[in-house]
Amino acid sequence: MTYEQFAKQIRRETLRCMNSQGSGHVGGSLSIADLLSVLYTSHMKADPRKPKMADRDQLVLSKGHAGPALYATLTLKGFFPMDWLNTLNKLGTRLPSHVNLNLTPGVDMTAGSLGQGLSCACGLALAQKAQGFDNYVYVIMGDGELQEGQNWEGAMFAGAHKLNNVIVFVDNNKMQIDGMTSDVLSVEDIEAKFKAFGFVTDRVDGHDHAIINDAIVRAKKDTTVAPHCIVLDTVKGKGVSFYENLGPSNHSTTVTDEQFAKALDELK
Ligand SMILES: Cc1ncc(C[n+]2csc(CCOP(=O)(O)OP(=O)(O)O)c2C)c(N)n1
Ligand SMILES: [Mg+2]
Repeated sequence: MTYEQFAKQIRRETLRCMNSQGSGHVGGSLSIADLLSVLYTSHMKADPRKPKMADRDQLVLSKGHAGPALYATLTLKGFFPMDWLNTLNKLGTRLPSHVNLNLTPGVDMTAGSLGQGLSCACGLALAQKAQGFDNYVYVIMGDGELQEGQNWEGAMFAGAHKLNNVIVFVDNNKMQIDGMTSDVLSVEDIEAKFKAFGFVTDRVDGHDHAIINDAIVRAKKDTTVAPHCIVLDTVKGKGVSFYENLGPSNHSTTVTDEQFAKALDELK
């Protein structure tokens, strides 16, 4: 299966999951579908039959509100049955809207309170090194999320401890809950900020699969003993025209039966 086909499947299943409750964090879930397609096709060392395998790669979805995009990816990879997607946020569910490592096979860190993921990833990365594993800890952060101060404590720690097994992705869709990130509180220059804390950085089109893959391959091949940050320029709501056109109000919005059917038409 191509990256393109898998990304479309991820978008379809993400919206199916949200359609089960009638709404969800649509914009920021669709904007990471292409990254998830590349990561889970070519990079994540993870086994759906052994989701807690000690020497696996780990993914910290720090922007934990995009849980449905990760659930779509994980179920398509065989981590749990597809019909779990219909239980988003329902009483007793294994799929809460914000990711929880104790509930969902394949979810490596609990998140939802923004700003904490990189700190958690530092702990995971140190532990992996202590055990002699040569795997990676990937972190997906939002651009608005970068306004949280704890990110920069995490970045300082990762840089100081030269955690070269950490690769941070910033889903730079330029929007947050209340509007454009540049209007609320600008987070640029993102690369310069991470560089200042000792990261090696890169910035690429977050919807071009080959380019995303190249950036990850470059980060892994790089011999600098340092954590890496790849800023992905993305579009919030990417892949479904009427969600893209909503602008910042696509952050959390409806996925009615009618909208879902229209989206499926666009995602053929
Ligand atoms: C500490 C904290 N403050 C506020 C929120 C509420 N909240 C959820 S998503 C969001 C916007 C985040 O914007 P961004 O990181 O750019 O996410 P994306 O655009 O990828 O959805 C906010 C403020 C939260 N989850 N955690
Ligand atoms: Mg954003």
